[in-house]
Amino acid sequence: VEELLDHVNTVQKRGIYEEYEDIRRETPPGTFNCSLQPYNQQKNRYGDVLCLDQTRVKLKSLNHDERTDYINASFMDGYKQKNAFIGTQGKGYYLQPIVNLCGKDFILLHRKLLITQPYFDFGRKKCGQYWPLEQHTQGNYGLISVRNMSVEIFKHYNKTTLEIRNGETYEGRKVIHFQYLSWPDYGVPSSAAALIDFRSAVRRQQELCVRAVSGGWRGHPGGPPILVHCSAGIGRTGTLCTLDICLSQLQDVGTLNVYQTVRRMRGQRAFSIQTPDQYYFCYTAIIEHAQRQHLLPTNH
Ligand code: PTR
Ligand code: PTR
Repeated sequence: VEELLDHVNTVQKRGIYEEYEDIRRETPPGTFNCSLQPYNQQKNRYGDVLCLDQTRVKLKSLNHDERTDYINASFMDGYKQKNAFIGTQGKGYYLQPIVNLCGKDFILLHRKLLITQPYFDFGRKKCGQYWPLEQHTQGNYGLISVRNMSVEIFKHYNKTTLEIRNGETYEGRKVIHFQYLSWPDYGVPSSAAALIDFRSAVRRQQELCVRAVSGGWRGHPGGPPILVHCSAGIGRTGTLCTLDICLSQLQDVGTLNVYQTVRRMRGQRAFSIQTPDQYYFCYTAIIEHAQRQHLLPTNH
């Protein structure tokens, strides 16, 4: 019986791998012109991880041209929420994402959206340290200073409140930063339950932020975009955003569709979900979650 179960699981796994291969064969529905410009190459952490022109996040630049408004970041829709996330690469060019997303240019562009922005980061490897780890210390990164106001340490993640200030204009932003600690690149998280708890913590934080602003977040009832990054901003970032969308849908209507979610996501942040195992993980994590919530029997 065990062998049979193993076999069934292998067949299902293979089916899901094939489903992922179908997705991977699709041509991205857009262009990468801006990412490919020679003057923008240095801003891509990885030469083969480009971002679609149609959904890229544009910095507000003084001369409005794509030499200065480009960063490797994309708007991504969430469940029933437009631009619920910004998916981006880890620190690299000019300390992305802190400087680019919280620096002067981004503050100008998104000042209405980016006051308390939960955002999270997984795995420090392959991403330079861009905020001070110790409470009440400050790091200076060029014009930008980042102060660690407080840290809470949990088993699988850290939650840090940062104050980011532009040294020229003295504009500041409070950022709630969630860092997931056990997820190697190309890999899958060591525990689905831990990652789902992490997602719940971020969602709770986002709700607090939204509730703190009466009447919704200026036309954004779901709150400002949550910035999600890893190293390239596609593998782990795509996996987490897929889980978030599918779990929200499951909670809302009792069904979900991993395949369509990932296809749509790859139309906004190209190459989202990097390996067949990450794709398969989305399924197993959702099933595990549904079982924990008693939405599914445990003995199937
Ligand atoms: N060199 C290490 C690795 O590739 O695993 C990690 C690393 C890479 C650390 C780059 C810092 C780095 O700096 P930056 O994020 O500023 O490019
Ligand atoms: N193709 C590059 C490489 O394999 O080195 C880029 C790449 C790096 C792609 C990391 C995905 C990566 O994973 P993540 O998006 O989870 O950081």
